[in-house]
Order: sequence, then C-alpha cells, then structure tokens
Amino acid sequence: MNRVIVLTPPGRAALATIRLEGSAVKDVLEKQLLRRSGNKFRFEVLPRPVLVRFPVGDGLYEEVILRVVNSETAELHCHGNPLLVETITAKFETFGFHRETWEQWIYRTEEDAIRAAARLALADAPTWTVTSILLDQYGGSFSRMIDKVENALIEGNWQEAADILHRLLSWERVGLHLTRPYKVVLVGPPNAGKSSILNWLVGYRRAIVDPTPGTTRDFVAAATVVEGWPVELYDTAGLRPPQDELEAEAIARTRRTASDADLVLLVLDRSTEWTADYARLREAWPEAVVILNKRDLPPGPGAWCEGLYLSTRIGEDRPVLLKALSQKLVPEPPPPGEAIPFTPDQVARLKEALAAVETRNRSMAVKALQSLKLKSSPLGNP
Ligand SMILES: Nc1nc2c(ncn2[C@@H]2O[C@H](COP(=O)(O)OP(=O)(O)OP(=O)(O)O)[C@@H](O)[C@H]2O)c(=O)[nH]1
Ligand SMILES: [Mg+2]
Repeated sequence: MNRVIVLTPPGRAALATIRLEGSAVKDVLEKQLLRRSGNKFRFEVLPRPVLVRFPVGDGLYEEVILRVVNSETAELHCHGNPLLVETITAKFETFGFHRETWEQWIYRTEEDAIRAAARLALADAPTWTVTSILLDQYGGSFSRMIDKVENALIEGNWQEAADILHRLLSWERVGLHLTRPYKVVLVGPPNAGKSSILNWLVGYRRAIVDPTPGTTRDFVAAATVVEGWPVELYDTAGLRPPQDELEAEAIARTRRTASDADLVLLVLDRSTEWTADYARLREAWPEAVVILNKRDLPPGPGAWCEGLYLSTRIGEDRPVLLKALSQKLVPEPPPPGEAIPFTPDQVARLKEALAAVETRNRSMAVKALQSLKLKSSPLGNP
C-alpha cells in the first residue's frame, strides 16, 4: 500500500513535513517534481536533502525540501500553510496513496502495542516526570515484566506471577494519570480564598477574586503542574444556603464537579469563627485536604480542625502547599525504571490476567498478557 502521512500538526506553521511510503513513491515523484533548474527530477537515495519544485496547480510550484529515506520512502518539507499541506496531501491521494494520521503511522511502525502506546503518550507528555516514566515503558520496562509473568506461568510459579501482576496494578492510579491529569477541586464557603488559591497555584489571574462572597458562579478550570504531576485544577462556587436560583445552580455544579475529583481541597477562612457549616463541609468530604487560609490575619475563635495553615499572601507557603498536594496525589512516586501500565486497556488486560492467575487458568492468563503487546489491527487503536 502507498501512504501519505502529514507528520506535523494541523494549523499554521513555518514548515510542514509530509511523509510518503510505498512502491509508487519513486514513480510519482519522478513524474511530479522538477529540479530547481527546471530539469527533470531523477529519484535516487541522496546523502543530503534536495530543493525541488512541486506543482500545486494553476501553474504554481511550491519549493519543497525532499529527503529520500530509502527506495520506497521520502519526506517532503514544505511551507506550513494548511491550504498548501492539504493540496499536496490530496494530490497524492489522487495518485492512489492512502492518507494516514501520524498516530496511525506510529502505531503501525512500532514493533508492539506497548511501545506504540508509549510513543503516542510521549507526544503529549506535559512534564519531565511524565516523560521519564513513559520513556522507561518505551524502553521496555513494562514489556519485560509481562515476559517475566509469562515465564513464571510456564514454570508453574503462580505466586510469582500474581506478585508481579499485583505490583504492576499497584501503579494503576499513577499510570493512568500520566495521560490524563489529576482532577483537583477547590471547595469551601464563599470568600474563603478558593479563587485566590487557584490563581496562586497556576501563576496567573485565571479566576475573578473579590471580597464579595459568592463571586465565583460557574466552575473555572486551569491546567497546572504539581511537582511534575499534571493537574487540572477546578475553582468552584462557594457553598452556603443559596440566595437565589442562580446560586443554587452554581452550588449544584460545585457538588457535581467535586463528585469525581481525584482530590478535593476544602478551603476555610481561618480568620473567621469556626461554625457548624464548616463542620458539615468537613463531614461531606472526609478525604479532603483542609486548607486553613488567611494565616496573615489573626486566627478566628472556636474549636478549629487541623489543616494546612497558610496564606495566599505569603509566598513561602506556596511550595509548602504544592508539596502537600503532590504527597497526597502520589504518596510513593515510582522508582526509575519501574514497570507501569499507562492506558485503561493495559490495566484491564492486567486485571484479566490476574483473575486468570488466581483461578489457575494458565491459557487465559497468557492470552491476556500476549494481547497487551499485540497490535490488533493495522489502523486500530489511535
Ligand atoms: N488577608 C487575606 N485575604 C485573602 C487571602 N486569600 C484570599 N484573600 C481575600 O479574600 C477575598 C475572597 O477571595 P476569593 O479568592 O475571591 O474567595 P472565594 O473563596 O473564591 O470566594 P467565592 O468565589 O465568593 O466563593 C478576596 O478579597 C481575597 O483577596 C489571604 O491569604 N489573606
Ligand atoms: Mg471564587
């Protein structure tokens, strides 16, 4: 099959790269391209890329840099105008080339499904922490552990197989959040400083901050990083008996947003008096990290609960909060080289394998393990 693949992202850019693969590459390029001098182009594997002309219609030519990779593969580096990229790509389709996405290209060309998934995830990795864990999996950490489980099964060592699978699955939460940020939601009474904390953590004024209680209505989300871990931080409407329908809807949204959070941060204003409402909020989110904000002001009276005593007005408190959050999100960061599943599909297959190991069903366990590496269809996953 002949294929045309745009390797660079859609949208405007200085340059774009279009890859061509297949037995027709030579013929089509020889028919289409002209040398810069206007002479006929002869396709040959050259040590260096060459500047050539590609006809784009209406007598117009685009000057492209052609890199011939081998007798059946070449790359065109053209200007990054999306119209131009589309015109060139569509032209190859008229010559019978099949259009493939860069994701499909990675999936097809990687040797197994784990490496392909790691490479796709690497293209999206937002931090070096995530990158280094994914690089370990790309380099074979996860695959080697799968082989180890298979060997244990062949030797009839059920316990070892179960132990390794348990260890792999213990990284489920960390692994799945390499490709999907942790959802961290700020909740609390009005005016406690939730929006201020969101802005403080993300480093810019994402949410409106105001002394008027009930300022935030709809939730506000912002992407950030907590000590290397990707986080989507949500600011929500303050919780109190609603004063009108609008506020009732805002509060309903707060509860919905918090209902599937990975971590809830309950923000309370420590300069106010402890109230029964505060106690109710604590009971509603017993797992929440409690932030006792406004420590720059004198503390309010009452039998206050424990929490992180800080202030958005005190710069040194920011790293303290980030550290506390990262410890809560990832209490035990994986050591370098650790094998970690990182897609929902991988986790599901590992669970299948473990269930089969626990019922001493060797063939089912091996099948589940082997399916982890198998590329089910050439244009499958992505
Ligand atoms: N003194 C002091 N004031 C703070 C601190 N953090 C926030 N504030 C102030 O408290 C007020 C309320 O802050 P917001 O961040 O808007 O509070 P909120 O919890 O988002 O309030 P709602 O959106 O109404 O629910 C603003 O005037 C902030 O400037 C702090 O650490 N110390
Ligand atoms: Mg607010």
